[in-house]
Amino acid sequence: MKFIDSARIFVKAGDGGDGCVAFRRETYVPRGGPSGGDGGRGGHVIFEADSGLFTLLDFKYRKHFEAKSGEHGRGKDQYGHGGEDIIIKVPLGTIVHDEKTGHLLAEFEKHGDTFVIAKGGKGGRGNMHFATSTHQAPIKAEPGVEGEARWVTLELKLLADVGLIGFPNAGKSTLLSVISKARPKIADYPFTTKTPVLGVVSYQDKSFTMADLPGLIEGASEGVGLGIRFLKHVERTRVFLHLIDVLDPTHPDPIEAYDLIRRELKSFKKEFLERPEIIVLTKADRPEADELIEKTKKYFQKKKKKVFIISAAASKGLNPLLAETVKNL
Ligand SMILES: Nc1nc2c(ncn2[C@@H]2O[C@H](COP(=O)(O)OP(=O)(O)OP(=O)(O)O)[C@@H](O)[C@H]2O)c(=O)[nH]1
Ligand SMILES: [Mg+2]
Repeated sequence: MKFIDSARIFVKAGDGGDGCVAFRRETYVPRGGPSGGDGGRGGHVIFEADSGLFTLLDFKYRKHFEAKSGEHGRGKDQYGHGGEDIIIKVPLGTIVHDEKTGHLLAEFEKHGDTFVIAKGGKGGRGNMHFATSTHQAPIKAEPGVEGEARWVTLELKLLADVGLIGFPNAGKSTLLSVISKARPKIADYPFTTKTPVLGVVSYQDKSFTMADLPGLIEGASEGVGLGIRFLKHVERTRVFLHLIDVLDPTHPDPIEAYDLIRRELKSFKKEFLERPEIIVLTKADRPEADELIEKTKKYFQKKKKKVFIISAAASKGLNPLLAETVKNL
């Protein structure tokens, strides 16, 4: 099961209407006072969270959303009507980024939350605003301002009960693949997993969802690598499994490696440190790892942390880990 539901759409707000140049017609007065009205504002494109929606599927079929422009101002002091706003409903948990800059624009958490994703252009002022005591017949009016336009990406944060975190290559995807029907890509190079993958895990009479995330690396909380973008997807998980390969050649000291990931979690979101965490030492089928695994396990146990030793490849140690995971749900 692919975890991420995503879409990209183009939004264009309406342009503002132009201001008008007009003069009052009065008998005996060849040119009356200026009477050109303002242009109307262009329609906004607005996103609104709707608790009745659960997918971004609608956006596969409709990708362009354009609000109407404001009307131009008219003579006789008449303002142009504003263009109507467009309201696009999105499911709770939707995260919106500007595609070009990568900036986070909005996140929708509560039913009814709204955000103007493209602002309608302001209407131009008509010449009635430009008369002064020395210049009573201005032929000047402003044009309307263009409405904002941008491509945005939408992602849906899904609810997983358990999040798998750790450095690239720690064995996260392999674990998920042996305890669920999910088939994430597995390979002996880092960043194999590029988007989160969700699996359903059953243990005894319980079942829960587990999210396999792209590996985290140093600087992740500032946006290095892929991991951080997806940490948002585990904001609501109830427990983290923190996987460590003690023989990871890029992090020879597993305890330092552990601390580094904890620091990244903390800088991303302080509350992450309080979330229940189970430390999992992986790939225990390699005899050359035995000594370091024992040493690392003792260190964490002394610190009163929960540590489990597994081999996903050899299906060892999985049941005790799942039993402990279920306890934390
Ligand atoms: N010997 C052994 N190798 C394993 C085990 N689990 C995973 N591996 C190997 O370790 C490498 C990385 O495994 P993945 O499951 O892709 O690791 P990952 O944490 O998902 O990596 P990224 O997606 O890159 O973050 C692969 O070559 C796996 O075959 C295990 O239990 N024993
Ligand atoms: Mg992976």
